[in-house]
Amino acid sequence: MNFRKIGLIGVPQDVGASKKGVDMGPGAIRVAGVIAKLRKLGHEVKDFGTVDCYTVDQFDSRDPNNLGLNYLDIILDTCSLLKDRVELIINAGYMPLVLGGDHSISIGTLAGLKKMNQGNTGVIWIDAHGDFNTAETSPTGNIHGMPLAIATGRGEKSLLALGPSPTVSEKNCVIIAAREIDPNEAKLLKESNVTVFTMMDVMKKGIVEIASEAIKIASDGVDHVHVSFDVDSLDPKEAPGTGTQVPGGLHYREVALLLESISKCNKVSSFELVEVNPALDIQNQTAELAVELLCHAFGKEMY
Ligand code: 6HN
Ligand code: MN
Ligand code: MN
Ligand code: MN
Repeated sequence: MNFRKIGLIGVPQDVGASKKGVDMGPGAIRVAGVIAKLRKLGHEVKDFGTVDCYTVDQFDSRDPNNLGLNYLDIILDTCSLLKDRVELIINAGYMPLVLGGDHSISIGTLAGLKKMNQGNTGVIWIDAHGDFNTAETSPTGNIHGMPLAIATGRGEKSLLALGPSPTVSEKNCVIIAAREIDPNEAKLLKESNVTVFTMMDVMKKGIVEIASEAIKIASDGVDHVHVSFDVDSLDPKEAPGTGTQVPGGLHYREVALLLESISKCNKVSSFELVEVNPALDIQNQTAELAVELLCHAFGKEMY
């Protein structure tokens, strides 16, 4: 792959998951050596710092307005800050690499890509979940279960208003590794133009075929592809440091292959790594694994 100018930013948000610990994700990923390892691959990496975030125990109530959207006001604030920071990174000529934090931060990341998107961005969403809930379909009210719905123009108006809506091209959105989709979320997804590759699809077709189909779908007719990598896509035996574990996930070598294939798609112009929760981890192994895998997305080869 070509050497890149990577603009890294940490977003220690936990309110989208309504659970503490994931706010320590960016720190853990830094401790695992993300900057040094990407530099070793030849990339220029500039650290754009950390977005100010609130944390769950600063609040008495999750949903004071009873909207079925936990910590909505806080998430609006953080995502708006992140959006500005992502715009700044792009204007400075860097490719955004956003470290979470819970997955609700994607709402800010994608809104910040607005120079590139407005129907011109596809998305590869690697996740055990669909993240396609709205307040009406969500069983939890947690906004980290909603960002892909928001990106495609569904859900809470104030969140939609952060970016152009829809922010991405729906038919270019692909989810990989899904295995826990809520019943009404599944209805919404089936009515949409989003492609869902479940773990069953991965088992039937193999990761080589899934990677190639996903890249084709995400990049067809658009100029940009955004990759959102939720570490709960991995099997919890390999990546226990995450808040919403689901058994039967991807193995290290499958994700390495997937991300190596993605690294060869020159339309990939932004990347997120989310949902690392060091409080649930064993000696930072999930962050270490995630950084190792991230390197495959940025040109690392095994030989
Ligand atoms: N994530 N579908 C569940 C919910 O609460 O909406 C879980 C969402 C998990 C979100 O892992 O990014
Ligand atoms: Mn997710
Ligand atoms: Mn463009
Ligand atoms: Mn998930």
